Amino acid sequence: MKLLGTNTSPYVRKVRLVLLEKNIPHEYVVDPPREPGSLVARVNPLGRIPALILDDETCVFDSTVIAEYADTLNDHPTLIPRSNALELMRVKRWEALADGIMDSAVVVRTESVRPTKNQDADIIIRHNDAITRALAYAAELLGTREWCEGEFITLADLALVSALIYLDLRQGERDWRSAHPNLAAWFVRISERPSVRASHAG
Ligand SMILES: N[C@@H](CCC(=O)N[C@@H](CS)C(=O)NCC(=O)O)C(=O)O
Repeated sequence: MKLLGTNTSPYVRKVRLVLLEKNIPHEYVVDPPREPGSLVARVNPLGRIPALILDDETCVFDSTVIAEYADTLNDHPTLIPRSNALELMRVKRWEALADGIMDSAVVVRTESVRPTKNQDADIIIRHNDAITRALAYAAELLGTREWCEGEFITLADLALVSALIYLDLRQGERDWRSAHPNLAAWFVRISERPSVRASHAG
């Protein structure tokens, strides 16, 4: 299978981490959606990354569907709980929280690169506030635990680290580490994982 993406997209990083953690053989292809001739424009009707192309050419999108599909391919590790509805909900809620941070950070980024006179300050403030609240919620939920949910790594951890790496990339001025030292300590630990290191290498 082939994963289409870019190295900056947080949604792509999330599914790359899923594939890497589960050791699922795949080819990672850098394919910026707006570049002329991009493959993703032809295979995903939405024209968005990440897109996973299976061996029979089925195109899987979006990142939540790719993560769920990939998680069923083997059990080592199981990243999305399968039998306990509450545990499943909690992991998926973490993913929604992290994806929401990504969504808002992408909106802020898109708005900020417009010429100043065309920027909508209200949109920027509203989405930055949402990120601030989501980070506080994440820090509270995490507390001093080693993993976001349960006793092992799950999709929750992979989604959250992807969102935080994107914040560091696009909002370097946001000092989330000082505001949430527990998140910062968790981030240091998870960043040492070979999957996270590999996702930085491109
Ligand atoms: N909800 C989607 C979001 C995917 C998304 O918005 N990807 C962006 C890149 S970060 C994209 O491909 N945008 C299209 C473009 O840049 O033209 C997911 O989880 O996969």
